[in-house]
Amino acid sequence: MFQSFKATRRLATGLAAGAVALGTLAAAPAHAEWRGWNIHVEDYPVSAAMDWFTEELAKRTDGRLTGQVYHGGVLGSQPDAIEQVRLGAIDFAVFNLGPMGPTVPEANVVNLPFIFKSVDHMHRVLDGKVGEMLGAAMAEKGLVALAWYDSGARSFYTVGKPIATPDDVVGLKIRVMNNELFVGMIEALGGNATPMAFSEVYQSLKTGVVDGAENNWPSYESTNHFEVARYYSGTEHLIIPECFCMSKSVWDGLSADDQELVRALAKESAEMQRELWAARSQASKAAVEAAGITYVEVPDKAPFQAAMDPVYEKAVEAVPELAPLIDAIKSVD
Ligand code: GTR
Repeated sequence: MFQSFKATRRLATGLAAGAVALGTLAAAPAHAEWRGWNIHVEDYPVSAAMDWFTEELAKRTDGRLTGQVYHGGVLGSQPDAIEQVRLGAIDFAVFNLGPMGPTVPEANVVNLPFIFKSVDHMHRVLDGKVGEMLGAAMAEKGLVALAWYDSGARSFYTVGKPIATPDDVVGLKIRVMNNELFVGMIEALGGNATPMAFSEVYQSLKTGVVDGAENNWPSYESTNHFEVARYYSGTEHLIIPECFCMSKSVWDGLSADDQELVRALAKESAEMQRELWAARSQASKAAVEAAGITYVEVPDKAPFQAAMDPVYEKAVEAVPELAPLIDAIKSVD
């Protein structure tokens, strides 16, 4: 279906170009196909929702606006892609807010460990005032936040031994996403953090560059990290949303009607993504368990939570704007 859609679009674009050359159409505004950045493999909830967005966009505008999503991070690492979208070199993307902190300091509020009570709480918060405030901070940096995708909860996984208490992290080298806040999070547990691109984690786990990493079930499964890190410990220490972002320079060039359409499609794609996400999380967990990993439940998260006080203090000290945002999150039931 994906293939035939692309073929149809190429044909439509070719016909339109021919018609313009013959002078049979009023001059259409120049339009290059939008390029979308995505870090995940093609068969992933984020990927399916982004593909749906580009298909609908072309359909609903009769091919006037078209896009192509480049999956698997082929357009670069996430920190690089954030810069590219800000510059308008990449038109849109779905970014995890983890590596967004260095660019948009306010985004770090969602990167604080245990800030959300649950994934549902995160959605209630992001779909309300805090989401708007974060969107405003991102827009100042050239990124228009159109909708929030789900990325579940992140837990630790390790090669040599499971993690059940903070003491188990002492001395371990743990890969984190690119953000000093996560370095502080691992240090607060007594481990050594290694910030690293997503694409390098498999090899690093395999060769012992790191002893472990942390992620949600679908990423643990789709990257095959579970093949080398056989202990998954349900710490659920981070619940970080993902953002469907458009480059502000591209967005500002759209008519009000097109902006409305693009925003509506992005929001609809997020609804689809959240449903796909829920199903995939269960399927991924079942798949890696069937493949023989050891799942260590961590029913008592309090010791991990207690260790995070210095992380909060340091974050607020560095970015005082985080204090009212933390209060705003806590005021949402
Ligand atoms: C995934 C997330 C990606 C990326 C990755 C990572 O869960 O969807 O955008 O941030 O984690 O750990 O780098």
